[in-house]
Order: sequence, then structure tokens, then C-alpha cells
Amino acid sequence: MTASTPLPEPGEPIAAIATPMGVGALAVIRISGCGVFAIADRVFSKKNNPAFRFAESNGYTAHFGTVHDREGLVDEVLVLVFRSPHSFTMEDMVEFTCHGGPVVVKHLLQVLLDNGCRLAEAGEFTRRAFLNGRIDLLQAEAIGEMIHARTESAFRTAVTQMQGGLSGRLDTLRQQLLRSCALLELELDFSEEEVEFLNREQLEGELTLLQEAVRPLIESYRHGRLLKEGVATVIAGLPNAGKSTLLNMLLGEERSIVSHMPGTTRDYIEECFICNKTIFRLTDTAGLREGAGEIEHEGIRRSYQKIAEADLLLYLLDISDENFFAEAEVIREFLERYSNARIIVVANKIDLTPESGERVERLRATTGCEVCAISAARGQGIEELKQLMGSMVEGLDKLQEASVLVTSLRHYEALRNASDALENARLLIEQREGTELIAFELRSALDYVGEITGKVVNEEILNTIFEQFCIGK
Ligand SMILES: Nc1nc2c(ncn2[C@@H]2O[C@H](COP(=O)(O)OP(=O)(O)OP(=O)(O)O)[C@@H](O)[C@H]2O)c(=O)[nH]1
Ligand SMILES: [Mg+2]
Repeated sequence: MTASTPLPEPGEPIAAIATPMGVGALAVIRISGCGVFAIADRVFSKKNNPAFRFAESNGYTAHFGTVHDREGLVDEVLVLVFRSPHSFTMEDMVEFTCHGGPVVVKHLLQVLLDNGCRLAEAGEFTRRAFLNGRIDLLQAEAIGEMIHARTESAFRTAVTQMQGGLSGRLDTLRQQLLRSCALLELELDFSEEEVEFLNREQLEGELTLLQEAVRPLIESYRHGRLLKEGVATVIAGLPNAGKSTLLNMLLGEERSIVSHMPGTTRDYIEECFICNKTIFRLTDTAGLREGAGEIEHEGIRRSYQKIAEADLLLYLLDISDENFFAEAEVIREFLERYSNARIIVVANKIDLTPESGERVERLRATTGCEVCAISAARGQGIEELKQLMGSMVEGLDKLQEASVLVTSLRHYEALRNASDALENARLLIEQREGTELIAFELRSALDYVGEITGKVVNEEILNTIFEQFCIGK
């Protein structure tokens, strides 16, 4: 199945509420598919024009009137008409704008269901737009990401993707690959004559160029992922260091329980906070110590699990404690063990000791880490800490619309696979292997790239993508 075939038969008529449930001035219900004009005609009467029929009206027109059910008036509505193929799904579509009360909206939806529509599944409108060739898979996913974007930069990246930024790059890649593939496959057809349509040195050069085009896209995922999902930031340290106090201070609310008893936080607590246009997914964890009871022990196991998944670690310690220096050893161990994460050492409770300045310097010199001095309880040093956190993900807020970014794990993995296949092909050429093997690798690189935009359609991938949408999108 390919997505670029001419318009297929329209699907069965589907209906969904396109706006969020709740009270609002207006709400939109849309219907799409075979026979939607006839359905709309059954339920709608146009003001001052009883003879009006949607089937005979032009696309991109608006009509004011009423919707009735068997018992009488349901609501006054404004109706927009979209004629195939000039609609989001490329099918005939009708949009009803009604008053935005939840009861009205549900009632109107029910009238449409009673008159021949089926309730749409999550993402079904967008799925049809994709299957009918209106958008490619990347653009469909970008619509989902745009709706869910929580920061301006995540939103901008999604817009670029929706407008086809990444699709364009991948299409160029595909065209180049297709050409090489076609020539190699032609050689296979003439295999008995041992002709070479594609000079091997030239092919090797082309493959290197393709790899160079894929590499920056793969690398962009490091930033793209953080931009979309946020920076996984874990606050870790000994019990009573003030981790929960810091979480609350950063969030500006009393989210986590604070007490002077060590071992207060058992299960981890996660909250998002946005700073300098970047999302940080903050996790407060159970204090790390030996010999805790059963429940706390489980909490500590979870702490380590979160620490291992972190992009950024805030290692918090009580700088007023006489034994503060013993933690330098733990910090060094962390640096070694969690080398994938950036680490900031946070020296807390500076309000309790006049020696914090010297102590911080000692820690900085021994560990080589960034050390930030704060009082989580009093809010001292918090702005500096936020700035330091921001600088750890430097550049994230500046990426914005200028660059094409890979933000999805699915795209990233497909690109990695494509790149591996290109590398295999290149090695095969070096080893002077037969055309068949090289063609196989190029073909699979082509398939991996095609999977991203949906040129090669995999039903399972489609289901996972569209299930994440809301109903009505
Ligand atoms: N003086 C002072 N006290 C603080 C500061 N930060 C936290 N505390 C106090 O230290 C105690 C422990 O704070 P928590 O935030 O519960 O510590 P925690 O690291 O979450 O502890 P666990 O959940 O047990 O691991 C509380 O009594 C806080 O009020 C600070 O900057 N200065
Ligand atoms: Mg705590």
C-alpha cells in the first residue's frame, strides 16, 4: 500500500467533537466521509431557505440555521461545507459550530450518530488525511506534536515539521537512493552479461554523501528529544539534604512533603517546570542511604532507576554538615557511573554555616563539577541554579524554527537503521561483493527512510501513531 495513490473511495461517515469538552462560547463537531451531505441535510434547516441542500451547495461556504431531532430544536448552528478533495481528509466534510455547552454538544453529536454517522476513533480524521495523500506521516505526527507542545520552541519545531521541513530533506535522500537502487537492480536483470551500470567508486562516493546527509539528522535527536519531552532532571542526595524543599522552591508550590525526619520522601515525585523556554521534568527522589526499612528501600531502588535515566542530575548535599566532604567521593562515583548525564552539585543550607564559601571551593576543586551554593528554604541562589540548569542545555531555546530537528524516537531509530544499511553497503563495495548484496542493503536503507514519511506503510506503526491523537483530530 502506498500513500500517494489517487483518491480512494471515501470512508464510512464518521463524526466527532473537535473542540475540548467543557463550557465554552462555541464548539465544533465535524463529520467526514461518504454521504455526509445527505446526513447533514436530514438534520439541518437553513434559515429562510427550506429548499437548501448541502449536496447542491458549493465548497467553502457557510450556512446559518437550526438542527432538530424528533423532539424539536437542538441548537442554532453555523455550518461549513468542504467538498472533496478540498478538505482536511480530502473527503466530503461538514463542520457544525454550535453553542459550547457540554450537553448541547453531546446532543448534537447524538443526532448525527442517529442519522448515519459512526463515532470517529482517535486520530481517524488525520489518518484519513494521510491515507488519502493530503499529508505525509511526518506531517500527521507533527499535528499531534503541535497540539501537545508545551513550549514555544517545541511548537515551532512541530510547525516546521508540519510544513514539510524534515519531509523535504528525506524526500531528497530517497530520490538519490532510488536512483542508485534502480541502476543496481537493472544490473541484476543483466547479470549474465556482467555489465556495471553504476561505477563502484562513484557509488561509494554517493553513499558517503548520503551518510553525511543523514548524520546531522541523527545527531539532532539529542536536542530534539529534550525539546519535545523536556530535560529529565533528577534531584538526588542523602536523606534530609533538602531535596523536597528544592523541588518545591523551583516549582513555586508545596508539592512534596518536607520534614526534618530523614527518609520523608519514599516514592519519587515528578513535576514539569518551564525555565528559559525549556521544559525540565523534575523528579524528587528518596534520600540515598544504607539500612533503610523495606518501603524506603524500595524507594531508594526507584531513586537509582530515575538517576540512571536522567539527562541532568542535581546532586544535593547539606553544606552545613561537618561531614560534607565525605560526599565528594559519592559525587566522583556518580560522575563515573552516570557519565551520560550532566551533573550539578548543589550545596544546600548555606544559611546555616558561615563557612559555605570555602567548603564550596573545596568541593569544586576536588570533584571538578559545577557547584551551586543555595539555601532551598530561603530561596537564596535559586536564580543562579536556574541559570546553570539552563546553560547545561545551552542552545536548546535558540534552535527554534531555523533548523530541521528529529524529535521522535521512531524517526531516530529508522534513521539509525538507514545509516547502518548505508554503511553495510559501503563495506560490501569495498570488499568487492556482488551486486545483489549491495542492492539489498540499499533497498533496506530506502525502506527505513520511507517508513518515516509513510511512503512505506506499516499498519502497526500507523496504529501506534494515530492512537495517540485525541478523538476529533
Ligand atoms: N536551614 C535550612 N533548612 C533547610 C534548607 N533546606 C531544607 N531544610 C530543612 O531540612 C529538612 C529536610 O528537608 P527535606 O526537603 O524534607 O529533605 P529531603 O532531602 O527531601 O529529605 P528526604 O525526603 O528524607 O530524603 C527540613 O526540616 C527542611 O526544612 C535550607 O536551605 N536551610
Ligand atoms: Mg524529600
